[in-house]
Amino acid sequence: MPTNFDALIIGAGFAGMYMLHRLRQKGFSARVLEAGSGVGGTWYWNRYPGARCDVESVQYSYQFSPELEQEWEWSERYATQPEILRYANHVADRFDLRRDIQFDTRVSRAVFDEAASRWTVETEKGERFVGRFVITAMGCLSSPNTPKIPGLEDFKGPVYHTGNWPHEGVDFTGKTVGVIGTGSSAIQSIPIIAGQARHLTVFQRTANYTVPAHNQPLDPDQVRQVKASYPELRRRAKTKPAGIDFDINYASAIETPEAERRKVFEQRWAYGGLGFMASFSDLLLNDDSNKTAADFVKAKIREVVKDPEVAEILSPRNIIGCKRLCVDTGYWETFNRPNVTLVDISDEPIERVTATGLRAKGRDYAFDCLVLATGFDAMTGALLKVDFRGRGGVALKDKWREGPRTYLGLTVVGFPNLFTITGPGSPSVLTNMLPSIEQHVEWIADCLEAMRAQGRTVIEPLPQAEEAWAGEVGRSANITLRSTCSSWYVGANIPGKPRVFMPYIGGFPAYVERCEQVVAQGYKGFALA
Ligand code: NA7
Repeated sequence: MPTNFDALIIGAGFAGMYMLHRLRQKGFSARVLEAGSGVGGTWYWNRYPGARCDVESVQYSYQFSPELEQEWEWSERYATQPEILRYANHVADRFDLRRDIQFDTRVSRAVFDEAASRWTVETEKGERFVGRFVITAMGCLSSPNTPKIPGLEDFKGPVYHTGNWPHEGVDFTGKTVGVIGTGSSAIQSIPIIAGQARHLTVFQRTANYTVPAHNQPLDPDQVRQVKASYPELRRRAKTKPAGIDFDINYASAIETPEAERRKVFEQRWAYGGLGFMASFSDLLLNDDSNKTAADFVKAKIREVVKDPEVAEILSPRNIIGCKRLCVDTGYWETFNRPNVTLVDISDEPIERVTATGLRAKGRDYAFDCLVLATGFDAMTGALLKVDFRGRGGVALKDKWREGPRTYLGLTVVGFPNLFTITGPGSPSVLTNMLPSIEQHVEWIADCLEAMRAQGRTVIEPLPQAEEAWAGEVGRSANITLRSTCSSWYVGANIPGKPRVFMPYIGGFPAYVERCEQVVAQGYKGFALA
C-alpha cells in the first residue's frame, strides 16, 4: 500500500471527507487518517442522550453537491446525532470515500522535512506516511476536557464523558446519576437522563442561557420548498455573519421602546433557536442592550421553574451570548421534577470525587454513575495533541505558547504546507460549521491546484501577514462583548491555557471576501517556493 501522497488529511469528519473528495476531483492523491472506526468526527464521538445540532438540519448540510442536497431527507427541524451520523455515512458511501480513509489510526506526530519539503506523519501504532501537504480536519470541539478533580479515579461506578460516549449507549433506568457541567451537552442530555434515572444530581458551576428549540418533524411541504430553492437559501446564508440564514433585526434593543422590544423577544422565543440572538443587532455590542435580552430570559426561567431558589440558581449572571447560547428541549422544566436536585458549586470547586459520589461544599452526594459534561479543550486541543514540528524542529505547542497565531486561521508561519481547516483565527465555531468547512476546503484545494499549475511546491505565510491577521482577530474580538467572559472561546475552561479569543468574529462574509482577495492578489501574504 502506498504511503506517499500529495496530501495527508487528519480526520474524517465533515471537513476531512469533503477535503478528500475535492482533492480527488482535482487529481491529487490523498489519504485520510482517522482515529475513530467510522466517519463523522464530532458526530461519531458525541453520542450522549439528546445530542442534536443547534443549527437547523436543512442548513447544517453540505452544499457542494446539488444531487446530495436533493436526495437526502432530514426528518426533524434539528437533526439528532444518529441522523447526522447516518448522513455522514451516506456521504462517505455516495462519494466512495472509504477506500482512501484509514480508520482506527490516531496521528501522534507530524514532522516537516525542510530538505525534501515534505511532511512525515506518524501514527500511535508506529506507521509512517509521507505527504507534500498536511491538512488538519480535526474539529474545533473534539478534544474532551476531563477536569482534574481530586479522587476521580476512586469512583467505583462508571464515569461517562459526553464527548466520548459509549457506542452501545447507556441506560440510566433505576440508577442514581450525577452530572457535572451545565453547558450545551449537559443541557441537551439532562432532560433525558432525568427521565430515565431514579435520581439525578446536577452540579452547576456557571448557569447558562438557553433558548427553546421547538424541535418538530419537518413538514414535507416545507422540505419540498427548501429543496426547490436551495441555491437561494445558501446564497442568503452566506451574506449573514454566522453563515446561517437568520432573519436579523438591525434595530438596537436599547433604543427600541419596551413594549415593542418585548414583542420582538417573544416572537423570537416562540420561534426558538439561536436566532434569538438576532432579535436586535446590538445584543453583543452594548451592555444595556444585552441586559434587556438577559432579563427577558431570566423572567422565562422564573415562569417555568416552580421553586424560586432553584430558579435563582439557574439564572445566569454573565451576559447572554458571551458563552455559547444553548438550545434545549425541556431543560428548565426538568428542575421541577421530584427526582432532580441542582447543586450550586459556583463559589467553591468540587472538593473531591469519592468512591460513591462526590463531596462539595462540605456535603457528600452519592450516585451510581457520574457523567462529565465538562466540554472540550476547544479549537487548539485536538491540534496540539499531535506533535507538529515545523522548520528547525520547532513544536507548534511552543509556537502557540501564548495562544494560537495563524494567517487566516488556515496556515502558520514556520509550518509550511500545513493547512488547518476551521483553525483558530477563522470564523469556525461562530458560524454554521458546514459552510465554513466547505469554504476552507475549496480554498485549500484551489491553492494546491494553483501551486501545481505554477510549479510551486512550498507555501508558507509571511510573518508580517500572520502578525497583521492576529491583530485583526484580536481587534474584532475586542469590539464585541463576547470576548469578555470566561468561555471556551477564550480558553478559560482549561486551567493554564492562554487567554486569547480564538475564533475570528468579523463575520463569515467579511472573512470569505478577505480569503478571496488574498487569492486575487496572487496569494498575498504567502511565500511560494
Ligand atoms: P461547555 O459548554 O464547555 O460546558 C462544560 C460545562 O462543564 C460547563 O458548565 C463548565 O462550567 C463545566 N465544568 C467544566 N469543568 C468543570 C469543573 N472542574 N467543575 C465543575 N464544572 C465544570 O461544553 P459542552 O460539551 O456542553 O458544549 C461544547 C459545545 O459543543 C457547545 O458550545 C456547542 O457548540 C456544542 P463553566 O461554564 O466552565 O463554569
